[in-house]
Amino acid sequence: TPGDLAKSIAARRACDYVEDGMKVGLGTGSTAAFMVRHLGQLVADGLRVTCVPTSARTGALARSVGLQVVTLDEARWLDLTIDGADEFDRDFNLIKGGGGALLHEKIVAAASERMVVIADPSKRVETLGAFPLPVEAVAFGLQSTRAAIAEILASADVLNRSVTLRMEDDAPYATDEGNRILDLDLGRIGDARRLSIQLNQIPGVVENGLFCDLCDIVVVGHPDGRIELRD
Ligand code: DER
Repeated sequence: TPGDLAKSIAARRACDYVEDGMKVGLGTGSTAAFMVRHLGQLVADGLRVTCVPTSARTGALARSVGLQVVTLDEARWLDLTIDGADEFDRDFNLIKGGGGALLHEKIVAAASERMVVIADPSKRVETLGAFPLPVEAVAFGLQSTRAAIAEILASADVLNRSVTLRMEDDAPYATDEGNRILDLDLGRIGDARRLSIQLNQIPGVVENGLFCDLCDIVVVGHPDGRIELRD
């Protein structure tokens, strides 16, 4: 599909940032999957990289294409992380977590010299928030955590204020850490930094999908082959 073509074009271009001997963080999602597969081809052609996946499923894909996978503790610090996003704005603030891996994605991105986001044109927004903001929370006391989130949203600069527990089949979705995901349908987010800080103060909230001051480069692919680089 044109969307897949755009994603694979962005994913391939982002791999140009991977130099021999680098330690690379591997993102999660369909765009990142194109990148992992392409990186596997580059390694088959002789590129030497060590990889840290941001989810169990990315780790399985990475191993299946012959990439050397290590833990973040073994890698200690990464030269580059390449990951997708659900939305990015002009300041390179992101919404991530559509794939449920936001916690490990944010830890890996924060442990990287640079973060490259790969995207199709639909991810670009003027203002964040049309995509529901994922919040990772522990299962214990989830109703209290939801109430505390609702209280913060009551005075936040947002359009809507609905909070939904993410389900998978007929059970609550469980992250790689066994936590829950709450999806916040906000419509628009006036101040991403402020909301991100407020959410993470709530006992029970582990992390949220607002990535501020983490993304250094955005690579947008287009179905016709055009690439936009922003840094
Ligand atoms: O869950 C995530 O953060 C993914 O990176 C997501 O934001 C992008 O997924 P996609 O590449 O399948 O659109």
